[in-house]
Amino acid sequence: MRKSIFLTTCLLCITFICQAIDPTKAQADYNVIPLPNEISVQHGPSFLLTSDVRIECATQNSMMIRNAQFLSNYIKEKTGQNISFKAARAGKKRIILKTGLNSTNPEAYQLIVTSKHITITGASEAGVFYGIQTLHKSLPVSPSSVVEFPSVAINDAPRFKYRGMHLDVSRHFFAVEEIKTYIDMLAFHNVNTFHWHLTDDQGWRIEIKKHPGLTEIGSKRKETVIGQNTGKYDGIPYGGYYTQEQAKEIVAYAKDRFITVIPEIDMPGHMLGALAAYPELGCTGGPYEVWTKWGVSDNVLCAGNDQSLKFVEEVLNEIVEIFPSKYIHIGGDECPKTQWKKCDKCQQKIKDLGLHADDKHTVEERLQSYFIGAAEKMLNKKGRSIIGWDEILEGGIAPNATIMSWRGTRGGIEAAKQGHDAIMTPQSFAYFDYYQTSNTELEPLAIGGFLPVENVYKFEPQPNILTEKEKAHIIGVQANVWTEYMPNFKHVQYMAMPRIAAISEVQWTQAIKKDYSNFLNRLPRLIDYYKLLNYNYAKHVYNITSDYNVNTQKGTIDVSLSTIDKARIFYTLDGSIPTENSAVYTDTLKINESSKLRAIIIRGKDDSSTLSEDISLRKSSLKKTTALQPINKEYEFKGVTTLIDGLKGNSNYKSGRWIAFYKNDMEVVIDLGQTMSFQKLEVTTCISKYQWIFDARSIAIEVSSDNTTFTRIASKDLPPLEKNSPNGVKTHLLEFPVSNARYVKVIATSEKNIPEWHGAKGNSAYLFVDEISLN
Ligand code: TNX
Repeated sequence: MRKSIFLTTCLLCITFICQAIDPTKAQADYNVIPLPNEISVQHGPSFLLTSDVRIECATQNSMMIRNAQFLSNYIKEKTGQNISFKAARAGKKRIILKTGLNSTNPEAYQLIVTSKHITITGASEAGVFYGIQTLHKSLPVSPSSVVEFPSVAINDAPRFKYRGMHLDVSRHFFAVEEIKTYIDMLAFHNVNTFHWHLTDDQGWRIEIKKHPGLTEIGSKRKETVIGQNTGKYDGIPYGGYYTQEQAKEIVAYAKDRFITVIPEIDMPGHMLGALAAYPELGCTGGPYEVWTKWGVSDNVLCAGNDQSLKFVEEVLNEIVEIFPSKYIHIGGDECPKTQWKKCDKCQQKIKDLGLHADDKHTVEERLQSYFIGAAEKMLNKKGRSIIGWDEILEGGIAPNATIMSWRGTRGGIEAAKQGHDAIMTPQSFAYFDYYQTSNTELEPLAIGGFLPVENVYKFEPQPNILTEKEKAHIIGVQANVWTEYMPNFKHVQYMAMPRIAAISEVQWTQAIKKDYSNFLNRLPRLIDYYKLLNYNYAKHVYNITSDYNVNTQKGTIDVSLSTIDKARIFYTLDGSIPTENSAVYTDTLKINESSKLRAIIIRGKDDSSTLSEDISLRKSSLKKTTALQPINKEYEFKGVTTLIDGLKGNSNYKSGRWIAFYKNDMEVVIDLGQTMSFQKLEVTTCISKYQWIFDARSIAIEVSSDNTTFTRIASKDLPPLEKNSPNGVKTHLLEFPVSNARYVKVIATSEKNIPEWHGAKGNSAYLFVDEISLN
């Protein structure tokens, strides 16, 4: 008996000692972001990454040495292991980095893992770098003395050769170190181009030696408007610029990470930074000041003054010395022509050049084309090419220009059809200054819009209306970070991440391999790395996602809830705050009475999430409803049932809670299923004047017992919108004597003639409608 106690104790000790010295083991996972195009898992023993592994590369190639250094740093950062890349003795387990892969795509790589070696072969050093990124992202974030890499063969190459991220440093300025962090963020997502928006109305941010006023005066504004042009200012002087030395340092830092920096000098509009210093370059002669608010200024460079082009040439001469990129971005966006129309010099120039208007272009647009064309010639002479925002199509495109399509994809499509290259960066998919959730009340102020991770992910940059040859002109995709409402770098990170992960897959991964729910499965591992580096990322992907589907046959609204990590969801339907004792969500909730849905997940302290949704059911709710006029395709979402689903939309018209009619009216018939009595109708509309979204011009209700002959029982006309009528949600009420009927027709007519005060006067407006409530 004593002997057996002794033996057991010994055994326990041995187990304990073994456990103590048992290396912490972790597993690599190749399902990274962006997803490689081909991952084939091999049968065979894994490669065990332990501290005796060595990295081997061609030591006479400085780019490869840097690649090896990056890899060694990544491994150290994530696992704590020191993997040196100096001497690799024969027979040792090695990570081999080499070029020489036979591929037409210079950024392609192959990553092979066997029990003996990990081999990354790139078509170039850049390809090796992307292989390293994949290996890096496969590593778990956990201190581990052994990482097991399953045998695999990965063949990968990017879909697009231009994979860009933009940053506006004019509206807000970011320090050199922050720009470097931004570049690190880009590299981690396989982005290869940094579009650096260096000049704008609110500040000129790059030193130009020939014109010191640009930074002495043009980089400083006396204060900044508070909020969205509220008319109130903070009274705090603001400024900052990069010296040429610093800019070169950034270029070199980016180059080490295979990222090209493309500078943008925005012209001839967005030039107040320069005009404040050199007022003689403006049509009115000034004085001008660096702008303290946001928007589009009428003060632009005078295109009739030859000094303006001379100035541009002198600036560009220095810019090309700092930035070796093939492309230089010359802006070209949002240049109002109001002053050119009145300016003698501009009008004289138009005559001298013999410019003529036609049915597509005004003479002033022609003048802009002349100006951009001149800038293009200057750069072409130096062996560079221009990129311009899609406005440069307007007066006829400069001969060798590449178009950056931001006002939707139309500009990119047009450019491709004309045989020009284009980069897609449409607002509705790629503007990271937009809100990332419809729940904007809890968000820091943003410019507006609605761009959740999912919408970014679903972007397809090569629309099928293009032929294969035209599609090849869509050379890439970029997301833009305009910083009017991002006062510091932490905020930039919050707006960029994790949407950058979604755009990286649009840029890198073949369309056929893309799958949003699969992407979501892979995202938490990427976010682990954001956490490790203390990046400030948005957490909306961890929220409870809810999906609502109306079943008019059963008279229910079916609610499904989900989370990215399949966390347990607790919920109530009576508005009380759920706790761990509340009902656990397991399957679709079929709701047939007014409810106040509240749901929570309880994770760690900062990753909890709550959902709150009031479902208000009225006589018309969840009843069979038919639209007699077409819903606008772009804003159809779940269709006509949106109007009777018991869910209310907020001022975000893109949330899916609203449907739109354009050049048509809302005319719907609700079948109540049986004769019912009612005396009140409510219809809500959403107004956003500058997006051409206007209120209804009339509301009417008609009833019928046979769905054929309808009788109007109430109606009201609504006045046209005024310039200062508020935007947002509006509820229209019609009251009438008690009526009994089974079929109810509700009509809301749209604005067909936008009033004089609006830029789109004379056009039709969109009508956005949501809940119809009959009581
Ligand atoms: C339009 S996109 C602009 C920028 C603003 C941005 C805000 C473009 C070429 N011009 O000046 O910052 O909208 O979303």
